[in-house]
Amino acid sequence: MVGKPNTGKSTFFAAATLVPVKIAPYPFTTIEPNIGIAYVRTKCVCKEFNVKDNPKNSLCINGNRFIPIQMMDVAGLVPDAWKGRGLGNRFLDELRKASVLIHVVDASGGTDEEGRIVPPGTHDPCKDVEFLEREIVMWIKQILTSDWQRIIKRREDSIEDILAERLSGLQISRRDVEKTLEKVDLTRKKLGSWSDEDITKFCYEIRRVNKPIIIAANKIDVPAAEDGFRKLKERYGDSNIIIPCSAEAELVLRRAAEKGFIRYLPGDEKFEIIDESKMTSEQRKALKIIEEKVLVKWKGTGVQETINAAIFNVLKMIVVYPVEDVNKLSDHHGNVLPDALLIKEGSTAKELAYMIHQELGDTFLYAIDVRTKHKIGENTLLKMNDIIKIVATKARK
Ligand SMILES: Nc1nc2c(ncn2[C@@H]2O[C@H](COP(=O)(O)OP(=O)(O)OP(=O)(O)O)[C@@H](O)[C@H]2O)c(=O)[nH]1
Ligand SMILES: [Mg+2]
Repeated sequence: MVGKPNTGKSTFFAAATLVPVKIAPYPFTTIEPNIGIAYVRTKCVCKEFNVKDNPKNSLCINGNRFIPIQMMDVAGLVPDAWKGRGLGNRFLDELRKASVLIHVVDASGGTDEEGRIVPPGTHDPCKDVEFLEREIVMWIKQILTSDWQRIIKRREDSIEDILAERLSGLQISRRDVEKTLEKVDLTRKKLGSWSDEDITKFCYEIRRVNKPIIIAANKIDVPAAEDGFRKLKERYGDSNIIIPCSAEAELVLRRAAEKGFIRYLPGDEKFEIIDESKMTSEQRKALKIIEEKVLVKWKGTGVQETINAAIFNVLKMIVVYPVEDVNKLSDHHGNVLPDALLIKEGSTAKELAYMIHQELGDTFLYAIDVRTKHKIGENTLLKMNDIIKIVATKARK
């Protein structure tokens, strides 16, 4: 979760993970990062096969699989964070391991560039999008160039190796570097002759590859946010996924569901009241407002939709169910559809084996597509919702 201070990052995080964290209407409420487990929601294959499943690594509620992902909420970033302003360089460093950034923007325009409260509609949220991308790019550039004079003298290694080594702390792979160099047409230019412009261009592109951003247009429940969201869509909608969102509404709904007041699953477009008499009139009123201003108007709170889009549309992952028994769809303990795994689209059956266990990969013979009962080879690409049995030789001693 990234963004300037006071946009609702911690509220989004709390709504998604139910970890109780500090939320307050002023900047820098969060200093130390919060880490928790959020879930991707997907239609489980149990309904299709008409089986009762026993999920182990995930949850299945009424045919909806909730697959865990790690989420981190960090402190707000102010302009020139990369230079250390507002402890920005320290906060940016928390993002090293992130595979996708959820940029929480205050679409209501009710906070200035440093997160101070201003009247709704007075701050243009488009400015926040530009600023955040720049901060991330400049942070990467700083990491890349901190030892530039020395690294450009290294003649024995290829450009790809040198750059990948410099950026390995950001989870940037050699493949990411290769792709980026091709895209910006710098494959054949020696590092020593790169201009500052070349370096910046490379950093902009590697940011796109390695730290992609999805935008949560938050505080959509505030009337002024409709205009803010429209502006964001007009300006950035072609190249970015932007989702209208009310983290606060989601948090209220999740808590009401936890207390047993309502039936509501993250990502639902409506809720059902279980026992009206348990709630105070304020609570009933709050739910009514959320129903009208958020759920009906925006078809949900947008929190689950943002997480799903980050995993499925930005990171392009698919869900695969590994099983051992092709008839019962179970593992060797008899648990039906025990695991739902997130894996990159374009992954092969053998890569899935490696993901499950190193040894299963090493001893891979073939796999079975449970739906068709056909054998598939190690290079067969997996598809969304595949159920796969992996057949391996006897484990090596
Ligand atoms: N109206 C409205 N207010 C929200 C929403 N989400 C968060 N807020 C409010 O925005 C303020 C800041 O929320 P936080 O979650 O603490 O924001 P943050 O981005 O984590 O802030 P820092 O940690 O200081 O960077 C609080 O008063 C929240 O109640 C929302 O969806 N709608
Ligand atoms: Mg916070």
